Amino acid sequence: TQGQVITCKAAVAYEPNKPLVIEDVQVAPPQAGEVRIKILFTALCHTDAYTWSGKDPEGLFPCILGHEAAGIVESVGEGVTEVQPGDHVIPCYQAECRECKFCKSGKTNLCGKVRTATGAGVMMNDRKSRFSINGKPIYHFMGTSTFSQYTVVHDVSVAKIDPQAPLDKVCLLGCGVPTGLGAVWNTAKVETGAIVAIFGLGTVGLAVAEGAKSAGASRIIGVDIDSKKFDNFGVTEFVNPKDYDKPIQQVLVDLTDGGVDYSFECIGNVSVMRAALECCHKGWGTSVIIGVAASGQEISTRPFQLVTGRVWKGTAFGGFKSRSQVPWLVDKYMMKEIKIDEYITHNLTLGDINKAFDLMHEGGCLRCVLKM
Ligand code: NAD
Ligand code: AHE
Ligand code: ZN
Repeated sequence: TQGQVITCKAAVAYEPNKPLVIEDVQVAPPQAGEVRIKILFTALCHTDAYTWSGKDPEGLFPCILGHEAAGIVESVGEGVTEVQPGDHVIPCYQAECRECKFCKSGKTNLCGKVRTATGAGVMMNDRKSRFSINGKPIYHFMGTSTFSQYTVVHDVSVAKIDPQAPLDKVCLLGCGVPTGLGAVWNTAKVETGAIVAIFGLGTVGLAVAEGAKSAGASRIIGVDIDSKKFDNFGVTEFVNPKDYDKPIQQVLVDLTDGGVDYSFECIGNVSVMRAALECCHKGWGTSVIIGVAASGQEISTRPFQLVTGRVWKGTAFGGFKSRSQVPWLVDKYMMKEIKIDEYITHNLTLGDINKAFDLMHEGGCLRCVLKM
């Protein structure tokens, strides 16, 4: 198949919110600096639903969504040296080129090399898509487009992993689990004894809980409007805002003698982001925004909240350097130092992808993994 167009199945989003359509898609061979990957398993993340909803200013249609997956390299383009056909890999929506201003800064995991192309749904080389249906181009998404049996990504967006690792599990290391763990370990740097509040107990929020537990937090307060109980991720107390008349920030301040040391917003709701900041302790409390909010939404608070020492931060992919650290996270999973299996509540096939999105919006679903 090397050098040839591959025709395979992919789920195409033609229009916002219209059911995805399983189509025969043509996938062009990788050009210089590109890698074609046979995707074996992909999970669904809330961000896929967000872009599909039409609320993402970078959303383009028709496109192939998906960014939490694992697969095997099928072929590589000219000049690609770090992976070869047969390598087991995780596509990384957050690239790491190790050469750009961002990568060299030592201050961020964001990479500038291919971001303009991935935001425009095309490849960097020729600003064109490698996906088409009968000659009509279909946009890429987040530089990954994993809802396809084959995808083409930039070489700076591929993490080569232990070939022994089960791809139906480690696919989750493409987004949600690292985001939550890294928000605690890299962005907030939660210390032993800290009091933590987590708004939104989906996969990202529960991975925050897992990270906070491993960091030695003394209290991990989970806040969700859905009183589902997920044990063993580390949440020590559960608060449902619907059980109270007073604002949730006040509930938390009262519960914690003045506020929490760290809070994490894992929903994408700007009023909850405000509550998450305002439940932080005066003088030092830090709030980390993880959730992705719709186009046009803005955050606000009284500046006095910051003047009096609270800190507002955000994180993308938990601050992890993707190509360098995803393989390390895979190794940690293999050594049973981090969980993955516990986040997988459903397993379906690509053909059932619309059902998988329905499940996401129901309680009781964390991650649904699709076999391609
Ligand atoms: P999810 O839908 O599985 O979880 C969200 C949770 O929030 C649900 O349990 C829901 O019941 C709860 N919730 C909704 N409204 C609430 C409210 N008003 N108060 C309290 N709880 C509420 O989503 P997920 O896949 O865990 O992703 C969470 C968010 O993080 C999404 O916005 C996603 O786009 C974003 N995300 C960001 C990054 C990043 O790098 N910054 C990475 C992954 C996901
Ligand atoms: N296109 C959206 C932004 C979406 C966003 O913030 N994405 C997160 C990852 S979410 C993964 O589930 C991210 O990493 N952002 C950094 C980046 O470079 O995109 C919008 O609203 O414009
Ligand atoms: Zn995601």
